[in-house]
Amino acid sequence: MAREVRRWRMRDREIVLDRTRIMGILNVTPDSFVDGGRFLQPQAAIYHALEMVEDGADLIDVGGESTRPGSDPVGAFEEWQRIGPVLEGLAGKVDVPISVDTRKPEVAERAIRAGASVVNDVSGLRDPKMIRVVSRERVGVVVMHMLGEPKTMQAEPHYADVVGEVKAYLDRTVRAARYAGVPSESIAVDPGIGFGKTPDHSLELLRSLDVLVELGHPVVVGVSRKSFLARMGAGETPEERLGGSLAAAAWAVLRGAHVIRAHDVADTVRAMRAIDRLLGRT
Ligand code: HH2
Repeated sequence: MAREVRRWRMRDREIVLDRTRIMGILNVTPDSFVDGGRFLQPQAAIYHALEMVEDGADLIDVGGESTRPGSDPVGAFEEWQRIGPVLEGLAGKVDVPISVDTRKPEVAERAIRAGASVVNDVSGLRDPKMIRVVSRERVGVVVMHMLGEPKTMQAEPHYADVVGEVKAYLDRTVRAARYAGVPSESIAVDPGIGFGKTPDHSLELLRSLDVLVELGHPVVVGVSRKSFLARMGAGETPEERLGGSLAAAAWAVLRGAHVIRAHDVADTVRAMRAIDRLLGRT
């Protein structure tokens, strides 16, 4: 059966999901689990963003707060000090949409003013002010599921039915966003692999990703170098997990994911291009 082509709207542009789209990760933090400390200098961050676009990224996701398990939260001032110069430096330099990876409405608002057209909220729009910002600014949004808070989320997360509960949360949140005026076609969803989930929970979500595709929104998936891959025998350290990341991303696409969030853009673009060809897409 031919799959329906979805579109993801963001401000005055849209991404057509006729093939797998790649969201390149740019963490402007000292402590992110893969690229922490590498892009703290704005020039280094801007250069890396341009490099990812050159490598085929369809969006660049800029974050100023690590949300890896055990991480400490960062204040809005510090978060903006990290990403502000990068977003301002990127304005007009890249022709792909920029997304801002933040849980804070005030940071999202400033980022939008500086040119971001997507808000990637790992807290799944928990702050009602965030819904208002997204609605008012007509930006795209990624609603991600997270159980608890990054600091403690990996301390024995529990679900009776992880797939059903994640789906119900995303469904409820998408409805709330639409009710608040966010256009349906601006909303993407994400199961939040590794966010308040044991490795088995993450595997179950990936196995049943098609259930989340049923929500009717673009599905974003982030598996890049995450620790659940160790459980699959795909590398004990983040440095060892490129092969596992590509395999998991390919699996996610076969199960219906539309956007893959990745650190290794060139490799991910090549791998997803190959999968798209096998699927008979352009
Ligand atoms: N994962 C991370 C951060 N943001 N956003 C979405 N939508 N989906 C994800 O799976 C996701 C995300 C964690 O990865 P990373 O940004 O590399 O690490 P850190 O939080 O340490 O900066």
